Amino acid sequence: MISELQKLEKDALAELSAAEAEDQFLNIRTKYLGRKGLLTGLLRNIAQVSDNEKPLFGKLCNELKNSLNSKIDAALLEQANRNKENILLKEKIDVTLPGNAVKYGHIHPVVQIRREICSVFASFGFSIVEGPEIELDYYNFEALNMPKDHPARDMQDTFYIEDNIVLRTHTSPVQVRIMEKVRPPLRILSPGKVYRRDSDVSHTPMFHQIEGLLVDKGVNFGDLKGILSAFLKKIFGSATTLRFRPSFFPFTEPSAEVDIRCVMCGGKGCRVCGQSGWLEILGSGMVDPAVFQNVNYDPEEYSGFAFGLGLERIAMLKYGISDIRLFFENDIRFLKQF
Ligand code: 2NL
Repeated sequence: MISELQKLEKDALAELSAAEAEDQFLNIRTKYLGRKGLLTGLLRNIAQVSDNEKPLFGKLCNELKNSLNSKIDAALLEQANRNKENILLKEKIDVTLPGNAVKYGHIHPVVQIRREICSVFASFGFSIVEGPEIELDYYNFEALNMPKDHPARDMQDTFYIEDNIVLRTHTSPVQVRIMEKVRPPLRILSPGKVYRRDSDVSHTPMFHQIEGLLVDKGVNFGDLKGILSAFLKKIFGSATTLRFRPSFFPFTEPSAEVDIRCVMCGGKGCRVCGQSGWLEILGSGMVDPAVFQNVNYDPEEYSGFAFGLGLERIAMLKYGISDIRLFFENDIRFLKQF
């Protein structure tokens, strides 16, 4: 009987070392240690063992049962760990790979400039006002002292919707509408889209403008110079050199264009400034008394100044862009540079 036990142990260990999968280990346990298992069967036949060998036989059977059980447990555990490792190896992530970067959008360069300018004038106490892009001829032209035969009213420059309805060519009509409703003093800034029949490297049929207007008692040209100088130094830097150059607009008298020393060449003359050393930034002037009369402000009591500038033009100068159409093509390779 003892030799049978020894053979059984040898067989079981051989099978165990040959086994690989979980169900094979479980089968071995059933085959030897189950209720109808081989070892269980041997133990059941203990009656055939001589009395003096019984204690030893029983002891050996128990020891074999325990050692087989723990070997099978150990094999199962090892097998489970191997499985887990295989899964981890298969699912390994290479954290050094570049990955799929998220593409961030950002604020369009024209909107960036608009926000900068609005916040400077807000700090000067100006209110930001908006109005319709489809405008009556009266507000776009007539109220602004532009007589019927003025060249700016020519079909070449203006989009006509109907005889007396146009796409606004500037944002001044917003300011006229405010003056009709509000008594001075007044400090307003009107940003927005404007439309002109024009298209080349520096003109698009739609572009963005900001106009400003300040009206009060005793406002003079020195106030215009002070506010516009402070504004341009905030936008282009405190070392900016300015030039006020006489000009003409139907709605201001006197009128002045404001230039800054070329930001590209510092005044030496280059492609950006057309060799002049100066960049034209905005148009301005003291509001013409005729405009005040149209909105029932008494020109003897009140005076004011106004100005206007094109946002795309400022962005082109600031970033050295030579074709205005790039702002509206929305090519991400262009836009992401700003
Ligand atoms: C330019 C010139 C200018 C104004 C706009 C204005 C508005 C009112 C009354 C008087 Cl309500 N003037 N606006 C004045 C001077 C110049 O713009 O070159 N814009 C791009």
